[in-house]
Amino acid sequence: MDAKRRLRERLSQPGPLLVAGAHNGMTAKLVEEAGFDAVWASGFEISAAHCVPDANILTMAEQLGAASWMVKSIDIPVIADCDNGYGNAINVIHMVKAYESEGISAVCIEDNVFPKRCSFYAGVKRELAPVEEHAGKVKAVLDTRTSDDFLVIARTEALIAGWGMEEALMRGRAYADAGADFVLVHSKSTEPDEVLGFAEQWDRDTPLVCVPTIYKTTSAQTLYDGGYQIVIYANHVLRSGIKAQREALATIAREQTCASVDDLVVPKNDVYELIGVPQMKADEKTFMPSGGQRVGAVILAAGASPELGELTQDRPKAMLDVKGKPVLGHQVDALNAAGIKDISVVVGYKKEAVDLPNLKTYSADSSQGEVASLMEAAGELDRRTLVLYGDILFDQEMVERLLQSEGDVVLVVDRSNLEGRPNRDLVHTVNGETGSGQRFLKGTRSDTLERIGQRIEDPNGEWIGMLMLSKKGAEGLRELYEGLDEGPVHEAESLATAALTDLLQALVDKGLTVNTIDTYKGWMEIDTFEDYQRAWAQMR
Ligand code: SPV
Ligand code: MG
Repeated sequence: MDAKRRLRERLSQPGPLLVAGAHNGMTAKLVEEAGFDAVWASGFEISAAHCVPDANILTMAEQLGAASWMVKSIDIPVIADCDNGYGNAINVIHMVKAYESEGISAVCIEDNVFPKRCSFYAGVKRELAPVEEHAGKVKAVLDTRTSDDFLVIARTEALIAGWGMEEALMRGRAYADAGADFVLVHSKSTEPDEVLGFAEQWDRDTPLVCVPTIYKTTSAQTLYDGGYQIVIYANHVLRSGIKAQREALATIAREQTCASVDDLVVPKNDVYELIGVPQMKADEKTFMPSGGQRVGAVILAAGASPELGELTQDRPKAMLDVKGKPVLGHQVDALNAAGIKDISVVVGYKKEAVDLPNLKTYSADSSQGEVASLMEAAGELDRRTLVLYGDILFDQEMVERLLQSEGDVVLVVDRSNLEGRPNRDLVHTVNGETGSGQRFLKGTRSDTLERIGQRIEDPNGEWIGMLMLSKKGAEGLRELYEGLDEGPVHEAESLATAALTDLLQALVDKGLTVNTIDTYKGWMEIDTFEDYQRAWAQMR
């Protein structure tokens, strides 16, 4: 049911309809939270929130802008204070079109001339529009609205202007007879006698509205019993806000610590709740598929490479030039092309030579193992993360296939050649050999890792030094690392010198599933001078 309808329904129930003023989405939310029936988009508050007098200084569009943020922020109806309709009946016609289409439930127009003056400004010049003119505006609302549920409150300022009770009654009757849904009679008397006297003499069926700002001790129930169906607390959100904010600011200015106002501010979480951050999180889950989530990459490039001799005298392997660009530059290009922009590099040996732009760097000790290196960048492991060695060259397509994979830990395994070079990261996987591998990527066989290392039995593939961790996989890896003691890990003598293969084996031993996807070449590792020459020859 829309808010207009709810306002109508609520009005058919007994008891005063309690309304509080607001000036933006947040203050409207607080009004709703406090249990009021509706929000008053107060001209007084909205003007003051812009730090200007309530005197038709803001335009209709500015007032409407504030009111529509209220509509968007809450479920209860918004009753908009539209001053004098921002001009004559022609302005009112456009005003109604604009306010009704923005989801406002009711408008209130007062018989002040344009430009108006707030009812309470003492000693300012005050004129009222001729009664016929204001009745004409009321008729313009009725003629323009597209739904009878869009209500119009006609307000007279006769008592405020000091024009007397008879004038007020005459005006109220004229507006009721013109078809107003409500008549608001405003008073600045400190006693409720004026408004109660008005109600006593009221001889129309049109229900009454009041704003007890000045006769402030009179309860809503008394006003209701006296004939008022709607009671508006027009400006207390703004005024209480100024008081609280002054106190907090004075305290900070004096004490010069944030903690000094701990008791004067709400926790940030309270703000998050009010503005819908939990809903935003839920919507992210529902509407943003995991493939579209941010994926990071961590490149391990801390180690020294004595086997490359002079080539790496002044730089780590990752900075070796291959056809005008360092290996790391080729890696970054392939990652970027696959949509991964958030790239971190763990540097160590000759780290000052790693000077590519847009990379986050972490420092490790070059004598440490890869696991310790990776854990220097542990802060990055809070999302889906691609982890790779800094000395491999690979096709962008390899990254794309990993991005499409679904396991928590997925390794790329080369099945093409097990002969040859020493010190290779060998794997033994199951399922794939029988052709019954679980398929989690269209057209790609996925095996499950059983063994990984340089000295394992019965290898059937080589890990290329690239793996994808889901958010859960990344967390699992971190937790496993934190739970390990200093002692030997798989093929490594200690945790400090452990290779990634050692940690991966520990993961498998713990019962976690590590998947693999296959490649047949499509990558190169630069370990030796011959590798480096081959990279030059083969790099496109
Ligand atoms: C407002 O809140 O802007 C009103 C009520 O019109 S009053 O300020 O009391 O006139
Ligand atoms: Mg006002």
